[in-house]
Amino acid sequence: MLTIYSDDHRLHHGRCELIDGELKPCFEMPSRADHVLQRVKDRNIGDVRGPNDFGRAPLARIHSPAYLEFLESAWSRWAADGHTADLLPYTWPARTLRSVVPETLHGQLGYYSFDAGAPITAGTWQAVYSAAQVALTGQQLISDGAHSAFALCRPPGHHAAADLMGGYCYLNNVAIAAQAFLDQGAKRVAILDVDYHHGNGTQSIFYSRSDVLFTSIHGDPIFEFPFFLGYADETGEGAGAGYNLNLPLPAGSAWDVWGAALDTACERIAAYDADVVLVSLGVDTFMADPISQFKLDSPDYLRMGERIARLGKPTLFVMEGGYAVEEIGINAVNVLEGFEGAIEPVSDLAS
Ligand code: FKS
Ligand code: ZN
Repeated sequence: MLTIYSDDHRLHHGRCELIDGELKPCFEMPSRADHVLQRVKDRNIGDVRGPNDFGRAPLARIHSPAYLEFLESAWSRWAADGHTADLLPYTWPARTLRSVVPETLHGQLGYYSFDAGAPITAGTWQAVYSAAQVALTGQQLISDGAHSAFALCRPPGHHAAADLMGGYCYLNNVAIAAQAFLDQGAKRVAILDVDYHHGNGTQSIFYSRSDVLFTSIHGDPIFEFPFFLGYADETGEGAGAGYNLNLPLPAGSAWDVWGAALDTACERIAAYDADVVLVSLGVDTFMADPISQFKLDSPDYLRMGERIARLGKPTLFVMEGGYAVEEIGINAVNVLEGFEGAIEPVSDLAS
């Protein structure tokens, strides 16, 4: 399986996030991608290549022009005022307030975010732009006939909505790639989000559409971030009614429970008969993850990949979360190896 990777991820390195009332170093850090890349190489699962540049147009198919403009220019506006610290929002248009777009940077920052977990730094735009291009390059490889590809994206994307950043996410890499498949002729695209956290951004982007089936297995939002989306009764609306499947699970869930939910999601995807499957691949379901409460062990990720392979569909893996940095590479690449191990070897290609 080919891996697509860009060093540009390093340009985004937020300094801190608010954890239990204290500012702590960001869990979402560059070494995460380094460990995954190292494991890809150590296990020799296939070549690693850089992204092509598809420009801004595929980003604008998902995100609003005003949001993209804001993201791209926020740091220079901040720096022009003499600031050097990370740019973080501190107020939001919650209930009783108005969703207006203020003129100033801090007002707009609140408008275009849903939490304080997505700091903007000097290199954030270049990093998120490149992460989206990494996903789009994986999409192109599959469009061109590859059965699978791994988009080693960083920063992650599944919490980002059409005009909202949050939860370490800015551009929704998996949604951008899904839309690109449709724009190139696919009729039905399925997204399987296996990250520990609900992919609220992805769900919201496709909630009223039937050409993208969104399925997600995650910590129940009744106790877990992002708290305000991801419940089982969210099944889609309008033309999208029936095309959203949330499988929230209790804290402490291990493979017995998690794997059963995966079967449920895969059965829904099989019934949908998708042209292509995109996997939002977070491995923060791991038992030793510092911010999560599931109990998957490293060998479980092999089974995860095997089950996904049994769908028999072209599959694009897009990296999302995972914060047990020492094991993130083992767990993410186990999914890919489980997937590849489950595929019948193609013998007639040997020359
Ligand atoms: C811990 C608070 C952590 C934020 C969690 C964000 C999760 C991000 C992610 C992604 F894939 F996007 F990276 N709150 N006490 O893992 O879903
Ligand atoms: Zn997560």
